[in-house]
Amino acid sequence: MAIKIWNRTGSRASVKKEAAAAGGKERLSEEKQHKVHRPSVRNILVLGKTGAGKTSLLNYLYGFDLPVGAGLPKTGKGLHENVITRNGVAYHVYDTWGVEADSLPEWRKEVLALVSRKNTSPRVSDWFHAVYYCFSASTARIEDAEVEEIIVPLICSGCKVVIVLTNAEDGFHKKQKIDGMKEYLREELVKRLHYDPQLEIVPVASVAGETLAGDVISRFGRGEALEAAQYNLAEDIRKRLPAIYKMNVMHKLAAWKERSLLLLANGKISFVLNNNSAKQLIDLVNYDLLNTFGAIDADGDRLEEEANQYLLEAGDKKPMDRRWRPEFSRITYVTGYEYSKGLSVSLAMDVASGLLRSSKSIRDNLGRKVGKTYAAIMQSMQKK
Ligand SMILES: Nc1nc2c(ncn2[C@@H]2O[C@H](COP(=O)(O)OP(=O)(O)O)[C@@H](O)[C@H]2O)c(=O)[nH]1
Ligand SMILES: [Mg+2]
Repeated sequence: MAIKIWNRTGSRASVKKEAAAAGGKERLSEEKQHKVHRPSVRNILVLGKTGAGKTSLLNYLYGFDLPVGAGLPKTGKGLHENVITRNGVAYHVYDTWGVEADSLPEWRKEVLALVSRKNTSPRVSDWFHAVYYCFSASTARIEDAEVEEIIVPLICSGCKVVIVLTNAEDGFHKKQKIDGMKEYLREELVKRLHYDPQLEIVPVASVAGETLAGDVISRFGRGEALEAAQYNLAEDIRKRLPAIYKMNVMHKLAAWKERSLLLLANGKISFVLNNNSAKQLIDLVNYDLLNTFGAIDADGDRLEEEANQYLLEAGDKKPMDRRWRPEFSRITYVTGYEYSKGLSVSLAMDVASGLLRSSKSIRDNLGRKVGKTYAAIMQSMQKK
């Protein structure tokens, strides 16, 4: 009897242990899944003249069903954002309508403003994750303005572009046309940039069909085009992340400085010996600075997590190198004016002379210390 009981409890206990272990494993894998979950936003920019095959390319690459070859939408010319949801991913597609070579200079402003606004965001999910520029290999026309006004400025602003040669299926002198376009583009880019940006130039046939002779035209180039875009994104992430992090640090610290100066200009300072009001202001300023560091770290963590999601999605097995985040020294204290302590002779002197000081000079002095702290942190980051 006793043995039976012992057995039962013994086995029950081990079952429980196993269940707990299994539960633990489940939770772990759930956490893992959570960490690497797929990005739910993809921003795509597709550029090129009307009829270059932009919409057909999008349909082919991403399986969309956008109307092809149609006239202008009522909304008119320019950049249009379309949101298409597929398998839980929201594709924000920026397509251009009615753009011709003669309108390129005005179009340039709009495109570059959009790209720089999105690509400098402290959220990777705001960036463009794929940028394509289409030229038709049928006409094989490349206007100077397209290179000069759009492609070169984009590259200069740190935005890599996948060049797609559409209509790349077999046709009259097609191979020569494609080779000629590739060579011409490379030369033009090197001439203007003074280096080879090594853009991917991908021939694509986006539309299946039949030749006049009745031969089947199959589509091709999808894998190469998507891969090129993902390669660019992985490179963008590695290049842009540290710069965006730095910008965010500067932004947040500048805001801290502004808030502190406002506080010091308007906060109450009274003149009673051992009065804490000036110290309270300093404490507020320092507390705010600590919080600012916390917010900077949280933003850095979020950036890194997002970047890893997109890198993984881009087929890059390596997550961000831990050292991507630029270091800066965390000088937290705007020191001085420790009225409440009054321990040393020099401090006592300071208190005594503080009595003689005007409220304005105290404010000015503290303001200078805020400025110095700010400058020291900035400088520590520039050095690295
Ligand atoms: N054969 C072939 N036709 C294409 C290709 N890409 C686009 N087209 C056709 O070219 C026309 C214009 O394409 P569209 O995607 O609307 O160009 P968009 O104005 O740049 O958006 C349509 O009739 C498409 O069917 C391609 O790769 N091969
Ligand atoms: Mg179109």
